[in-house]
Amino acid sequence: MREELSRIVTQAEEAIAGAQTVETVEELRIRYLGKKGVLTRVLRGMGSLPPAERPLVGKLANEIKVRLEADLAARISVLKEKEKERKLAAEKLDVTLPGTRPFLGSVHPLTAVRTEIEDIFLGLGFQIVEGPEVEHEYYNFEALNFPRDHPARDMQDTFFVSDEVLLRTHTSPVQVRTFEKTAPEVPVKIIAPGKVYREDDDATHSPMFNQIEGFAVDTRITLGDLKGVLHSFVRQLYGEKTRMRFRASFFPFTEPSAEVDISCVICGGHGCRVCSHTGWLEILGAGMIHPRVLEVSGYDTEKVSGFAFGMGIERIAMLKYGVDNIRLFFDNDLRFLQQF
Ligand code: FA5
Repeated sequence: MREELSRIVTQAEEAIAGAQTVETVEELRIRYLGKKGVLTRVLRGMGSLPPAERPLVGKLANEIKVRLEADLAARISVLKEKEKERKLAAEKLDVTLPGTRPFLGSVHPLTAVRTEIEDIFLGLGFQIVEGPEVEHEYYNFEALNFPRDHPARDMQDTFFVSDEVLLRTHTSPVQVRTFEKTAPEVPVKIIAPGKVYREDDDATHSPMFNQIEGFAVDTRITLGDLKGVLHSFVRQLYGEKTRMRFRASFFPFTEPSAEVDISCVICGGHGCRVCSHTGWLEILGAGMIHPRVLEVSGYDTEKVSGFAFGMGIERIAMLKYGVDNIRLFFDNDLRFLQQF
């Protein structure tokens, strides 16, 4: 029986060493060590052995089992390693192929326009300041020379939070907040970008939109300075050939007041659908700061004067990119945003 066992070991080890796949090794495990395997079958014949020999043969059988298990495991790991090498050898890496571009997102068109406007005014010596969006009635209206119950307050349909607290309807309150801190010091040259709110809603008006306020106070500031600064601004934003004109207008906090038009950026002033065939596009409101506004904050208007202007960022962006509905800026539709 010992001879038979040693013959089985030799045979099994040869077969294992020759196995070329993991599956074959598994088959061999079943054939030699399985419940109906060769080893079990041989051991069943132990009954015919003299009793003294039985434990010895049993021990030997156990050793063989352990040895074959080890052989099987070793063969499997060799085969797996070979398989890995084979796969690696088959794989080709072409380092000249173009990579896959990660999706990085892009700057929102309103942010891009705001940054561009800010950069132009920073270049003209202005500083950036921000004010609160939830504002007191005093800063939004009263100090800006909108008298209580005056119809001028209706120019801007207001969202009230309480009797005297509201969502600011424009960025002009930042003028007053700034003057309270700076007066009587000059010069002051500030731009104030930010969100504002009005009860408006159509293709070119949104209940929330963005404005940029600009203002300067110094000795001997004139309407000429305002024109110079604004003309420099529109030429940098829309190109050297852009013309600009002032149209008399009214704001309670400026005197005189003007609405500022530029030659149509689409047709160059010849007349088209965008400019309603006038050749001009309105882009902002402006004027010389009303003496009352300077005085309530502590400026001596015998000594100093100032100009101010305010523009809607969405309007500038719509003209710049040819967007005809203001909603598109706020829908967050990637198909729209990815174009910028
Ligand atoms: C003002 O808000 C003044 N504070 C501007 C100003 C500042 C004048 C300093 C003089 C001195 P107005 O109400 O015209 O003015 O608004 C300014 C700009 O905001 C408009 O030209 C327009 O481009 C934009 N705008 C107004 N309402 C909306 C709205 N609902 N949605 C989008 N843009 C708007």
